[in-house]
Amino acid sequence: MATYAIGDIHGCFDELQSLLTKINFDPQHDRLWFVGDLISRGPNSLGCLRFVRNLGDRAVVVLGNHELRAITGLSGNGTKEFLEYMGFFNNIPDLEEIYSWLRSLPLLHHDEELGFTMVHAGLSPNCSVADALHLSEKFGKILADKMLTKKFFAPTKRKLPYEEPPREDIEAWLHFNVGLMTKIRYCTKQGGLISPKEVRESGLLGADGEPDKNSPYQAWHKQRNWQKGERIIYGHWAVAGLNIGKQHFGLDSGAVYGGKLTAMQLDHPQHPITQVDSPPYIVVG
Ligand SMILES: [Mn+2]
Repeated sequence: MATYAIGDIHGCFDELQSLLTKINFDPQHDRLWFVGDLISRGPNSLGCLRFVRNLGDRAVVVLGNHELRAITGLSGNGTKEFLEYMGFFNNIPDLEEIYSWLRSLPLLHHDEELGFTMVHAGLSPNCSVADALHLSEKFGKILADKMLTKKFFAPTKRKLPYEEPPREDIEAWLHFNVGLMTKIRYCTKQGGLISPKEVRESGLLGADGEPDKNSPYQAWHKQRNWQKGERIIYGHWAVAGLNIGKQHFGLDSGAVYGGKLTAMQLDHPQHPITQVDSPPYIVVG
């Protein structure tokens, strides 16, 4: 039995099948972890959803920002444009099953035995895995009760704390943290989200175009107050590409943009990486 984590698929169904062949995936015994963003942009989002859902308890999936957008669209709270963009919602017989499966997915997955935590984008510098799990459970209840509204996708407020606030602020607290866990790339030491554009405009860049080491804006995994034993698997950052550190494991290698689709074996001491090439289904710029 082996366990593999797989990066952002974005509808690259054929490449997912090639990758599973390459790792000799055995659906009877192996397990797959998915970092989210199974859908959108690529050619076969629906195929990806059906395939992963049919894996049942052989698959662990966390919600990406695109799954959240899909849930919002399906809940009737999304915009008309968004429903068109996600055209695969029309006339599919298993829509209800897919919708309820999406709403059952967590924001965060933690496996004590394997010693890995998985989240789509990342965690705020001082947000513990335990706090993030608590938040994921609270948000899960909102999803189960079909309470997700499109305001979860409004611009994220920057300075709210990750600590749970008094009851009346709970929606704002969830809104901030759900946005953060599914979208964070760069942030401040306090965990304020900063867009790549703002980082570039700050001028505080080194020769490689990344933030200078003295810049207050750094990748979330550089700002993180890492605790002993924490190891976080994430995706969402195709531009940064495969990014393997001691405690952070960034697996979005930009398949849909003509990069690669990546699998990392979790239950092997060297965490071997397997990749397949993908054509550029969409072109940036
Ligand atoms: Mn994403």
